[in-house]
Amino acid sequence: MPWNKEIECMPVEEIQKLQLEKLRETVAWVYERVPFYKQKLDEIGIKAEDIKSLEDVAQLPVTVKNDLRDNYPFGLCAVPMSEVVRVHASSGTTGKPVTGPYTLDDMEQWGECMARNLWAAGIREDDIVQNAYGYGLFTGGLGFHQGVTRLKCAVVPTSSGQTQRQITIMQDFKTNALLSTPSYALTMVERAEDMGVDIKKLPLRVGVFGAEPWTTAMRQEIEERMGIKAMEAFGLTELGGPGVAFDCEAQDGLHINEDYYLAEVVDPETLEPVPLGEKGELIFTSLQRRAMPMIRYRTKDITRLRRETCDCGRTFLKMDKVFGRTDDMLIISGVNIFPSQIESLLLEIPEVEPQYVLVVRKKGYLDHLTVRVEAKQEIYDAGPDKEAEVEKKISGHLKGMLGISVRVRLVEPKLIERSEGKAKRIIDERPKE
Ligand code: DLL
Repeated sequence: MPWNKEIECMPVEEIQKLQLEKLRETVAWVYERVPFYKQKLDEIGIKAEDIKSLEDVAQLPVTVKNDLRDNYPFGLCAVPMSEVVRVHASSGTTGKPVTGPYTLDDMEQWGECMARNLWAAGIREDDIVQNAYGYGLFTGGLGFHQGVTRLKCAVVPTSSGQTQRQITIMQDFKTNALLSTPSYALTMVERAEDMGVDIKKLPLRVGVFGAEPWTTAMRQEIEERMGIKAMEAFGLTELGGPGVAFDCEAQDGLHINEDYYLAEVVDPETLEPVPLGEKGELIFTSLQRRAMPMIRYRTKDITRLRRETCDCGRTFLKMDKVFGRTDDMLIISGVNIFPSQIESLLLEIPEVEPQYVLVVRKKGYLDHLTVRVEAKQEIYDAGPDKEAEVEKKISGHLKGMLGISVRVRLVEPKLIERSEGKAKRIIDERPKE
């Protein structure tokens, strides 16, 4: 069986016992091999054997993206390069890229995690899987590729881009499953419509989407417009890419692969743990990785954790859909705003397309936000008065939800740049400090 029922449905006490053992092993592993961790652990005077319970993880120092950048490319590597068989890296749009080296055994674990993800999404041996995550340094393409192979399904490695060809392949190869970012899935729907192809009528049945925040409303939009089930994948380069957490047929939160990852949620200001069920910043410790283990990596992703047995039988800790990233949080007139709040609202407005960007500018000392969203063709054709009416309606709803006035500008259809990977939702025009 490609899904690991024994582990995925393990009683909580047993999985926690396993986690404690693996946590100690990981701390000992990095202490002996990575000077960065040795120094940090020595500073607080903690050794692996001092970790007596899982709660003790909170005493360990956190690791942040800058630590990885300072040690770029391989300063945090715990094995000699002769044992490294793969290196991925994040795009580095906000600075130096972050690297992700793997040993052969790390690759094996990754394959297992990806297979669990795909299996939980309902993908089976006779499926033809179109993998439109980018192949290359990004972990999405090659990460999913090996998972599909492990399930013995046919993988069609289209990678991202060349959208017209993606649609043709979807038609000709009769692919049943699509792997891509949610924003790229929407781009494909539109392109198909332009080509006169109705994706709903194709054999496509399921998609596994991730790599960027997307709301439940966006999920429903994709499900309706593609006529498929939209499942989810979560992960990050620093922890080995996708395969950290995945959802199941219950579509009620993402199961964290707890034998490989220990999750915590903390208050991002104080780093104090927050109770289960409360929102905070997600922190992960890898439990079995060898090339570049991570101790308490701060993801900047905001979510909640829940401990409950799922209808699917899995006992793994659940995380809610990511609400947003701390670095995407906007503070407008003193109010904290996440793009996801605006996305949820826009998706309820029938007069606009689910294509938007948030433009932040500085006026005097204050930040101002403009929501640019595409009008539906018929609204655009109806002229400026109609557009103004819709803009007023949306800003009224936003005021009701956020308590502040936000400018809304409808723009002509197809004006906002379409995504082939991770969508860029925020345009920050504030002067750089
Ligand atoms: O995006 C790995 C990945 C590939 C995940 C394919 C899922 C599918 P990075 O490029 O390092 O790695 O970006 C990691 O993307 O910290 C989140 O902010 C965001 N992210 C990833 N998956 C989700 C998701 C890959 N399902 C960063 N929901 C993470 C929301 C996600 N955000």
